[in-house]
Amino acid sequence: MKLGLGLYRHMLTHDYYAFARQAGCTHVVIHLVDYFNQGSANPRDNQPTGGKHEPWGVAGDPEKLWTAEELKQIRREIEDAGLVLAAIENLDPAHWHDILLDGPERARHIENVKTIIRNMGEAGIPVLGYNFSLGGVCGRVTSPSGRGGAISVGMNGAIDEPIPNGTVWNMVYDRHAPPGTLRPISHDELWRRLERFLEEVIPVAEASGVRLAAHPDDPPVPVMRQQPRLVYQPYMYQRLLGLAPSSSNALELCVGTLAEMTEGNVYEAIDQYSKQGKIAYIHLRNVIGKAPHYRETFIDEGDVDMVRILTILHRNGFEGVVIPDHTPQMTCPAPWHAGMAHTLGFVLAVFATLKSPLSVA
Ligand SMILES: [Mn+2]
Repeated sequence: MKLGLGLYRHMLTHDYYAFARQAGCTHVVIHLVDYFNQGSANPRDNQPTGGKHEPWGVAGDPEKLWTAEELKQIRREIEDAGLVLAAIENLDPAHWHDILLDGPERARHIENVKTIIRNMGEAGIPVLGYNFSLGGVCGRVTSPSGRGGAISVGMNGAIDEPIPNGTVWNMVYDRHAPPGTLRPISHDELWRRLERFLEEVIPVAEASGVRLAAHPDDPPVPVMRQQPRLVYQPYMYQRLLGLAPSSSNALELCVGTLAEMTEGNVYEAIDQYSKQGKIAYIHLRNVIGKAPHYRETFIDEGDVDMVRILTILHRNGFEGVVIPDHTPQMTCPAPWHAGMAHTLGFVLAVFATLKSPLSVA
């Protein structure tokens, strides 16, 4: 098991790489989508939040895919800083919105994703995290509800407002879309769209040496903004894996999101999916409560016993990367850094315990 740090697009700099190394990380997971682009309700010094009803920001350039050269350059910079580039997290809605929406550009967008996967293979980047969701990470509220009054993110009931035209996955991909909202679809239709997507791209991922890694729906509720969600209970991950049996069909397992789910058990889920070798990498986050009423907490509090989670992964021989997901904002000049350093220190202490001859694990 390895320790990593997730870095947003604007954090792909020498200083953030140095911070990761100094905090004990060997790996990084990077985001190439700029979630904060032109989003006034989405401050850059926190996880992307948007507003309760507003999207994160504006999607990228639909004509500009991530090239192999660009990816190799980023990988080189990360390796020069003494780190390993473990994964790219998330596709840009600009590149694949009509796969999610089954829209007129779908065939071109499938080619986009295949090209990105091939470019990643050429650049030696082994994992692509994705989130097959129409609503995306939305409907949460930010408040000083964390320990000691820390600014934290949570959910107070589901959001019913429909998604406006031109928006998907909580980002705006077409600012000139006609007025109106997205037509609701069924859960079966969403699963059909995922199955078609996997059928078309998994063979390319296999040939490129890249694993696709699915994030569950955050927040995990059956319906959000009048659209179905895909993986909102732990057992639904198994259905996703069954659609395309392949080592390239894998999971970006989010402990916090699984803990928010109303059925199942987060420890059994971690055991089940790590035993199958299906976890590409892990998001670590603690929470109090269950969807649709929960809040994110610091790693050392909350409902989840993180020592138990990491012990299960260790026992099952998990070789992948764990990264902090989000943390509450600490009151200081560098809230993001402080929250991450606090989480990373906690995880390092558990790693040390697991390696200690005194360990009972
Ligand atoms: Mn997550």
